[in-house]
Amino acid sequence: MTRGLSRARSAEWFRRAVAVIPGGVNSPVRAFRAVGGEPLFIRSARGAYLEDVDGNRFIDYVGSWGPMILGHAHPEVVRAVEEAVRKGVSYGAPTSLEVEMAEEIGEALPSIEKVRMTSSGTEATMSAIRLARAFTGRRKVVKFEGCYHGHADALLVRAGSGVATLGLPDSPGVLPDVAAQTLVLPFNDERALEQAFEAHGADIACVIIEPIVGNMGCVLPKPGFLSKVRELTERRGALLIFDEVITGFRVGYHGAQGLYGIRPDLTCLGKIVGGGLPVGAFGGRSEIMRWLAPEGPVYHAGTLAGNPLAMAAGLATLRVLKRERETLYPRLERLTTRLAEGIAAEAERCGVPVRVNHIASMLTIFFTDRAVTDWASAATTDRERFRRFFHALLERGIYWPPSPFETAFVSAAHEEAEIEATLEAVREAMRALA
Ligand code: KE4
Repeated sequence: MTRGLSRARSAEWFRRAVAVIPGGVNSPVRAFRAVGGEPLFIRSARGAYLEDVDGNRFIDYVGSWGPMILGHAHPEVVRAVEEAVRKGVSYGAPTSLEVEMAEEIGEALPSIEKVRMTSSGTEATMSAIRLARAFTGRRKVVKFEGCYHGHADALLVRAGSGVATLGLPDSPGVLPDVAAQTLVLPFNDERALEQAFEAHGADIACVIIEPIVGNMGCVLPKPGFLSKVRELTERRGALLIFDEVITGFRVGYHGAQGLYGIRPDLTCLGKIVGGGLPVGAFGGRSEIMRWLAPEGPVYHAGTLAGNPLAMAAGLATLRVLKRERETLYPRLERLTTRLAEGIAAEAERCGVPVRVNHIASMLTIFFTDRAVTDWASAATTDRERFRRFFHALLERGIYWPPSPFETAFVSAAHEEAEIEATLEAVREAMRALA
């Protein structure tokens, strides 16, 4: 049953926000533009639940867009941050916490022999591309349509007219000749990648990919696709960059690279490795990483890179994941599968065409009758139906990602009770869509 959310305080905060913050938010997806209506202002969160400024409680499937795999305010993370903050929050000097973080990351992801911390995923991918260009002496970057790697200019590029044609700016302010150095290909399209290498191979510095895509909604690599990307980049002397900002420590303790047995040359991380505080990271083979200043000539820096508070939150998170990995990840998979299959069954019962893509604790509902394997098929989702579905869930206490092209996340704090409550809300929401 819907309960008519009280939104007075959120509305008041949003009115004040839009007066002083562009769009009233510090990141566009939070503004509910894809689903309509005004965003809710969150006061606090604990476990699998959010509470907004009007006192409404929600089962949370955004999880801060990925970091909160343990759920909100996990006691071990809270304690680690409390202890760290009493020692001061930032020194601008090396700390043992950064060494421990680098060791933890390298142990979980053996392809990362050396790693640099940043303060966001954007900085991680931006720096990884600069490093790849310097290391190879080449200029071009290959990315895939529907993959998002943060907002560095080289990556805010949309596809040109053909797979071998140069990219076009995907935002005002990105210069055409910057965009022209980026090729944008269809995800899961081996032939397109071969054509790109045939046309530009000697000048392709790197291929950057979300090995499991979260940013067109959850889209899985077709069997053999990632191996093909690895083989082609290897053979043509381009670096393979796995953007695991979402999938790192999300789809397993060893990330997507562990799941698929692919060893990328560089990996970008973020979200979970910061436990919800501002963190990104990029790392890989020592022979590449030694090109970074001050050891090598490629510049990368950051006032708060490796910040002790962020390291404390990230280390506490990784240590819980490492300690509980044998049971935690299978349980997340079980709960997520129950949810995904339950949603598909409810839609089927109501005659609403959906495809629910899911893996580990990631899932996305596409309102389409086509298999969703790339941006073109993801874009067939019925956005109006998604909008109505989103609000029907919100009214019933379920906080789903406010965009049809994002991934929902199940956390370790979700129990069977939350999944069943969500499916009850889905049942009612689907009936309203039929
Ligand atoms: P940040 O700069 O937002 O920390 O990370 C950029 C980034 C890089 N790579 C991947 C695969 C990512 O998913 C992201 C950021 N993800 C988005 C939404 N999925 C964050 C939400 C937002 O932009 O507010």
